[in-house]
Amino acid sequence: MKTGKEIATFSEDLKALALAQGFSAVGIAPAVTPTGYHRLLEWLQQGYHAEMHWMEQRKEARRHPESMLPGTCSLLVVALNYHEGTPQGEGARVSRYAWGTADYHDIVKARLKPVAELIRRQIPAAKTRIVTDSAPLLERDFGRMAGIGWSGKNTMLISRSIGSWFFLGALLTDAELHYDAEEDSQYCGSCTRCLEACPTQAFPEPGVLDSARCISYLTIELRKQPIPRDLREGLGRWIFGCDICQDVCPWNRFAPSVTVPEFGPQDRLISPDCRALLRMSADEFVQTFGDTPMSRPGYAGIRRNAAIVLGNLRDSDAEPELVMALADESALVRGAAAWALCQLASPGALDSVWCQLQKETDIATLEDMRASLFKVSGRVFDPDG
Ligand code: B12
Repeated sequence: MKTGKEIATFSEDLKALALAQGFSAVGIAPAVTPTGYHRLLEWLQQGYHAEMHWMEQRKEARRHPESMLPGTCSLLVVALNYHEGTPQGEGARVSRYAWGTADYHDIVKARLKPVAELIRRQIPAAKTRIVTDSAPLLERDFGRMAGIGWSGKNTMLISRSIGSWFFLGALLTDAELHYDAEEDSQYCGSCTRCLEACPTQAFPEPGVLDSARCISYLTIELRKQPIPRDLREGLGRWIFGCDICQDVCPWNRFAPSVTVPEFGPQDRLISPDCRALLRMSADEFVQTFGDTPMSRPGYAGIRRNAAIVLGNLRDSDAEPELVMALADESALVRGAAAWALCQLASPGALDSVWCQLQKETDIATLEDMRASLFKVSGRVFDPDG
């Protein structure tokens, strides 16, 4: 058994190693029921998890980190910065976290591994487990409890020194460590920029996000359904994820652009070519994006998003690709292409949608196309009439 002083020194060594591994912030929290757990229950109760049913199914597991590692008593929480400057240009936008090909889950885990090894070298019987994102842990709450930052009005964990452009990861262990003071203040003050800037009004109240209205959710997680009609214009140029509530945050004004080399932003990911995406075969999509975060919404999902972005950009040069997409095998893409062509509103574009409407076999898509035509022309289109 180590003395209190030895535990404190050992904890400092672990944190120093984590910083040497390239993490921008680190702190240690006790393994308890997170203080924000009741907020998760309220959030689920309100249905703010939308179609992410796994959040509801695993709510019990989030009650205590024990569910991931029996006997856990400490969590070393890390922040990995991913801020890589500001994108230029007027084309489609991808959220910063997805500009590189490397998977952040792998990077966080690989860089925490030496810290876990140090624990096991010092305490051979100690158990450790590294988690990031996908495990049932309220990571932001543990980040706050480890003193890394506070929970902002945009729900992001925000640090006074590095802003909010970071991923979180945690090393769970049954070794006793020295805990940092939790962040119990909120430094958003009276600022409400994030709440006001959200084009889809996804924050029903400060600190609470309704996923069903969040562009990040709509473009990444809502894979099998159309984007709700009333939110399509709000997507603007976002084809994958969204950074607006962080872009406008004053705490990110001086966010450092120091990241790890593995992130390596790629031009094709910073602003993908939506027209090329619509022309792409499923095989080409896998070859081009298979190893990137952009593969998550899937071939149909990302092309649905691309069509909506082209509609929002009113890109008349994209008319041929959108007309071609009206015959896509995916109803998701057909419906989005019809909507986009109605945004272009040229006689040719509307004519193409009208022709497709008469052939459309998917009832929901047919209704969607009819609504798109009605919106632009005020006329009711009944293919049977
Ligand atoms: C589900 C999920 C999503 C969902 C829902 C997001 C959400 N706000 O809940 C969707 C798909 C929308 C999403 C989007 C994004 N996500 Co996400 N997501 C998650 C995941 C898997 C679970 C989050 C969760 O538990 N939500 C439930 C709610 C209730 O929890 P919470 O928002 O964290 O709320 C806590 C506090 O805000 C506080 N709280 C809640 N209500 C209130 C009210 C008041 C008044 C106060 C003071 C506090 C407070 O208590 C809550 C419980 O602890 C985590 C990984 C993980 N395992 O934790 C990543 C995670 C939160 N996501 C992350 C990222 C990077 C993003 C995006 C930026 C990606 C992008 N650019 O598109 C966006 C940001 C959108 C946003 N503003 O949240 C990072 C966040 C890092 C950070 N600095 O905060 C995480 C931690 C992943 C990681 N390992 O790095 N995400």
